[in-house]
Amino acid sequence: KEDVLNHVADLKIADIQKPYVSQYPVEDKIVPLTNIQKSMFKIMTKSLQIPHFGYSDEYSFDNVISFRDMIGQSNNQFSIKKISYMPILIKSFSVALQQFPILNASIIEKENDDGDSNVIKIRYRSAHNVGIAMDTPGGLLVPNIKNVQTKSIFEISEDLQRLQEAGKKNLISPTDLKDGTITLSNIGIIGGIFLSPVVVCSELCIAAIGKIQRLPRFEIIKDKITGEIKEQVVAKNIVPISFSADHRVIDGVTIAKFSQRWKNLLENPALLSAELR
Ligand code: CAO
Repeated sequence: KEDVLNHVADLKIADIQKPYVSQYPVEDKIVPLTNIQKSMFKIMTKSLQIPHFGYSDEYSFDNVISFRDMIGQSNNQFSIKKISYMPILIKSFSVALQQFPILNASIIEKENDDGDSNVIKIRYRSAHNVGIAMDTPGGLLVPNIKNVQTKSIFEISEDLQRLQEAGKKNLISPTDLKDGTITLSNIGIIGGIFLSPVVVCSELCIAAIGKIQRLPRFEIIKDKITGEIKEQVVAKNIVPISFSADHRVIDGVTIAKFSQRWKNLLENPALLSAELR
């Protein structure tokens, strides 16, 4: 695992800039993998040795949308062009993680001298270095925002903006690619509802965000005059979330409880604010 991760960290800028074959070839063409593809090949091959467990849910995004509008108007002291949903997702993810340290852990496997059994340990990591799956001109990279647990939403926005700008120029540094502890992938910008994300081989959990959609949902309301409880159909902004986790050490109930906690924070940004240190 260390070798694979060092390989990513050692990517040279010039290697990252090698593009995919972008034009449809007029005849068959054989090309070597780009360095990013080589890393994906190695990491994903290792990752798929992990027994994956999948879990999905949908969250209402209505309050996140108004929360983002509200804080987007008050970011003058930071060098942020705009606040996207990602920093809110990243910070609330980290707050939810505080009660579920196993999701931010890693497995340490060491071969015994006789080589026929493993001594397995779990490293509970204090830092929340949240990896962000990023679509760059060179391909998929997963830089991470370090120590999210100590940062404000504005500081996370600054970090994300820096990484996005570096990503566009294929200038993401090896330090940014190293030491991630858990990953978020927002594919919803492009489209798609549910997906089956693959856990990075040095981590135990990944969450993927699908497309925010305006959809009809039932809501229970109390009639202000009669007090009668009624059901009505309302339009809601719904975001689908898909998790994958390492089922060797994480069970379904843990992911379900974590998801409920994250959902509660996102659906109640006042609660999120109250829990920030
Ligand atoms: N659904 C619908 N729209 C979304 C969305 C979602 N889930 N998430 C963001 N958007 C919207 C934003 O609101 C923004 O529009 P407005 O500015 O008009 O509001 C627009 O999409 C672009 O967002 P952004 O450029 O500000 O990006 P971001 O901070 O939300 O996300 C990043 C950053 C790095 C996650 C993204 O640029 C990216 O690369 N995503 C691809 C991830 C990926 O490749 N995943 C697959 C991994 S497995 O192969």
